[in-house]
Amino acid sequence: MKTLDAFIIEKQAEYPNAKGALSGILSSIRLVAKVIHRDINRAGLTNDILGYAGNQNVQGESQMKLDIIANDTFKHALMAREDVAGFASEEEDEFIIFDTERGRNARYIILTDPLDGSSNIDVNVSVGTIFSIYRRVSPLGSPVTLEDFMQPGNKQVASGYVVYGSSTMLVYTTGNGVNGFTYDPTLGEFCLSHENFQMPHNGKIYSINEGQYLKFPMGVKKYIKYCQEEDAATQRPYASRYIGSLVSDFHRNMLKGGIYIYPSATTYPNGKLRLLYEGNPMAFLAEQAGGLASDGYRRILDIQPTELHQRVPLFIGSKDMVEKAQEFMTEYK
Ligand code: AHM
Ligand code: MG
Repeated sequence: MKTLDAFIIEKQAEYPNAKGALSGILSSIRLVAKVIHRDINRAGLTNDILGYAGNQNVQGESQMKLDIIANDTFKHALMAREDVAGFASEEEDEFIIFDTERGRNARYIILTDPLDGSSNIDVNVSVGTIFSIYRRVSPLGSPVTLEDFMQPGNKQVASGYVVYGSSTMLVYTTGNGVNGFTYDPTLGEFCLSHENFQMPHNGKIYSINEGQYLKFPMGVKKYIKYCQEEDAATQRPYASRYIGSLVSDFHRNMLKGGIYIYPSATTYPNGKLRLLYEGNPMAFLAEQAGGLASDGYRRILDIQPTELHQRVPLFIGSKDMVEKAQEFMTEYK
């Protein structure tokens, strides 16, 4: 059995010049995951955790109490270690500068969706935490700037998620494959359970909120019909599976093979998901596991961000399935 800590130390040893900052950040995230795991597991027992907080985030979405708890947990864990120069979150209006001596000299920034799929919390369905790590581009010794956060996803140093499912798992990549660690609550440790895992190139699952069908672009409508048609050679019709929690839907598709789509719609011209907190980190993981992520036409990781809370249509999962969906998008423009 190998713990996440042992794994991180082992990986750091492969880079003799590494100063340990990235390892420190991953350790903070491990702690965040444990705290959120604990809070989620006792959510039904106290009124302080479940339900709406009564306010909205910058994107006009109602915040759940646990959205705020998870966000604060993340922010304070990073602040305490001072390995990070700045932090941006789906739940914060603006990016946050860690303006201490150590913070100004830290080389990394973090972006997060601290509690993805939070509308599922009240009904005891899986949710997740997503994170994305970049090297800053502004000079060391100064406060971070917007430019540090506006980097395309192909510049990510690491990304990952925690899925609070039937068991809690932390899955991450530093650009060298994807590894997954299952939490053993009796030990309080994440243990390596999925070493260097690869997504099947093809699958039999499609995940999309089909209730919005009439609002989707023609390419998506045609692709959904393709998934539903009978064809023995390609094992269609595919199964439709949609939890409504990106992390959980992605995690299942990564293990079994499948595609997750959150397209644009007449009511969501750029989709619902955020490029920096959801699209990029999941795209990095997908590609590292042999899958693909696209906005229907181009690689997610190559999109130059223009806004912190920018949205993006997302087609992500098994390579052959994403390519097929892209063919439909191009054909029925
Ligand atoms: P959130 O970050 O506010 O929780 O929103 C993102 C979530 C995804 O996890 C999920 O796939 C999607 O929203 C579900 O949206 P919908 O209910 O429109 O299908
Ligand atoms: Mg989210």
